[in-house]
Amino acid sequence: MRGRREAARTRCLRSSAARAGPGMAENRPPGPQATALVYDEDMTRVRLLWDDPECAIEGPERLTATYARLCHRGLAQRCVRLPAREATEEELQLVHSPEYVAVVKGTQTMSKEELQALAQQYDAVYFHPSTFPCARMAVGATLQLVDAVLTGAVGNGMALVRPPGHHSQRDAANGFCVFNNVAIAAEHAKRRHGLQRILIVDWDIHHGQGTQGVFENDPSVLYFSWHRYEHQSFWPRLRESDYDVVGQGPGRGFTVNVPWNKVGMKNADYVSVFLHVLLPLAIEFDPQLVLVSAGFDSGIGDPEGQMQATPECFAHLTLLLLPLAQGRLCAVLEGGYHLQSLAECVCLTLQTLLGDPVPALSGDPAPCLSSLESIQNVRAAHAPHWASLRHEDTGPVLNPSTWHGDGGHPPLGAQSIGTTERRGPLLDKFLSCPPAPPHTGIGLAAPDSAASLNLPPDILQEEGVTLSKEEAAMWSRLDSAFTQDQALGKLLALLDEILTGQVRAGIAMSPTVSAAMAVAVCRGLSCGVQRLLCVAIGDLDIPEDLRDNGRVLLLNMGGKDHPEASPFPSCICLSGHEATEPGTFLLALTSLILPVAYSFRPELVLVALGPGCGLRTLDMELLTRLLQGPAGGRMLLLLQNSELPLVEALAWALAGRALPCTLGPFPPASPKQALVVTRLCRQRQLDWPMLQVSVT
Ligand code: Q9C
Ligand code: ZN
Repeated sequence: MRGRREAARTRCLRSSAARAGPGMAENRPPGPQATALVYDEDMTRVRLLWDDPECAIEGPERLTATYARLCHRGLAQRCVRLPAREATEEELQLVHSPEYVAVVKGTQTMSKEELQALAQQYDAVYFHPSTFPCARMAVGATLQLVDAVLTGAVGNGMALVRPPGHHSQRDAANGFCVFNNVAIAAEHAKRRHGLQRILIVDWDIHHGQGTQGVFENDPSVLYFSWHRYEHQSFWPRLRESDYDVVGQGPGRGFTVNVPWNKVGMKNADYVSVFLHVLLPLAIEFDPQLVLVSAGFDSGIGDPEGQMQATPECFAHLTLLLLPLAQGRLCAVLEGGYHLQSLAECVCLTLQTLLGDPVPALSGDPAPCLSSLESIQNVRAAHAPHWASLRHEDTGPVLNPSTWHGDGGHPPLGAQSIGTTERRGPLLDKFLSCPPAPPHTGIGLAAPDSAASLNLPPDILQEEGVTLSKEEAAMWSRLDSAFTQDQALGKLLALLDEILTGQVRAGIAMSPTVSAAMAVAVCRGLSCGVQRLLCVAIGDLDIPEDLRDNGRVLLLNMGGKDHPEASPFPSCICLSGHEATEPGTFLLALTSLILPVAYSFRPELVLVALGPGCGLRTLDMELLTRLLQGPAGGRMLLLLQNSELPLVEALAWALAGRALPCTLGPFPPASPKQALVVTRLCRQRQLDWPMLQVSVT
């Protein structure tokens, strides 16, 4: 198939950039599209001077190994480099007491014995004569990043810092942390930039009890943390890390704790918590800035976390956060003690910040019983505080079955996981370099008038192919208008390019979206696609012969009722125009569409947007961004010819550009609509395991 079409095709490259693979892409100039990286070798100076097995894992090679890999992958070179600086004492005092700052300042001239004695006053901390300048620089690097993002000098970025920060408290060092980098940055964003809503996502595997304490009364900072807990038996063994601790006073509801009561949590557990806990709240909160306490001790192989999330999971977590706050996301390194896992996880995070497609998520898409208990519990605890959870009628788990015995994932083979030095074959597999996708280009099959649009530079306009008589006849039963003009030829050409990996994704315009959808599905199947997800928005025909095809999953939102299709597990319909209202749509996106998509693990996602489908442009952009996760970026968008103005917005969304505005506020789904969505999720959760939010 490929050769014949190839010969008939000419391509129009709008720019030579289309030929650049992800590793070769140009360094973007500073500006809201750019990604910043802050790193300074000075932060490698601090190190442990005495024997302490507990602290030995926090060493300078964490930064050097990570930075070396970023350079090796060509990722560091694509970032705007920001200089780090030492934070002022005034800035430190945004969170810390003057007395505590003075104590840390005093360590510069201390002897080894004095340093050791001081460290003993705190839990799991060491000091070094360079601790004060390094910790000040870790704060300063974080502030440099936040300032660059909030002034629009860059769109997002990452700071590689040591020492980490999230355990540090107003008056105390704790858990390798000296000053609370992220908490200070949040206070700085409030005071110096006037921000009113900041989201902190703490995906480090330890509870950032320091950060939680700073903001427990503060409704302007939504603090989310998941952490290894094991029913309070894991460090720091605090009661205040449990799911029912939700903040105090005006801050009630703005602290979100997800305890992991088993080790061995996997990609599906992490993504489920994002979809069913963090995202609904974060979308409702509508932050102006997202700070990530980006610890990678939650990644596979880490000796502290003992979890099993693979590096690409962090690409998905990042992708899921990028629609918030117009993409203003600052990732700040916290923990991460398996050097190769750490370096690889950082690469996948930064790659996603740079706008590269995310690799498909590996592993079984079913969360384990223990993580479902945590999800159920934290949703029940927060239902009183958040409209997006209010319709839930499920309470907390009364008899947690995972207190003893099973409920988690079976552990990796004993040889496979463990210390920084010893690695088994399984871990090697996850940490070996993932091959870069050959092309990241976007294809466009559109009428020639599209040439006047403001499109991303690397877009490739299909010239189409002339169809053979037989081929034209084969499709003509669908829609005569479609087969007469060039649209069909262009659509087929584009789809072939996506399936052969010549472009990653694309947009196809046509006179009739229903016909284009039928063609694309048939063509995809005949080309051997094993799992094709088709998300159809608006009143579109669902081809009858596809309702029971095990290789196609159809999700229809906002169309007519299709009672005849509903018995099929591969046909999910949320009918009526209310389904595309912002509140209902956003609820359905996080609770239904994305969980189904991640459960299905499609090789290709088709998104068909019917004419006047009812979605706001912003919601279409959001859908376009997020549905690139489940299929590793392979997506074909189908649009009606008359919707030409949409092409611009959606092409940029496909190309990885941040959303043009924040998501909210919007009226929540009506109780009736929320019930319809919830009922559908419960009906389908046996087929699609990521839909589950409870153990009952
Ligand atoms: N065996 C960060 O990841 N040791 N800090 C716990 C449990 C302290 C971790 C001992 C771990 C501190 C930033
Ligand atoms: Zn940690």
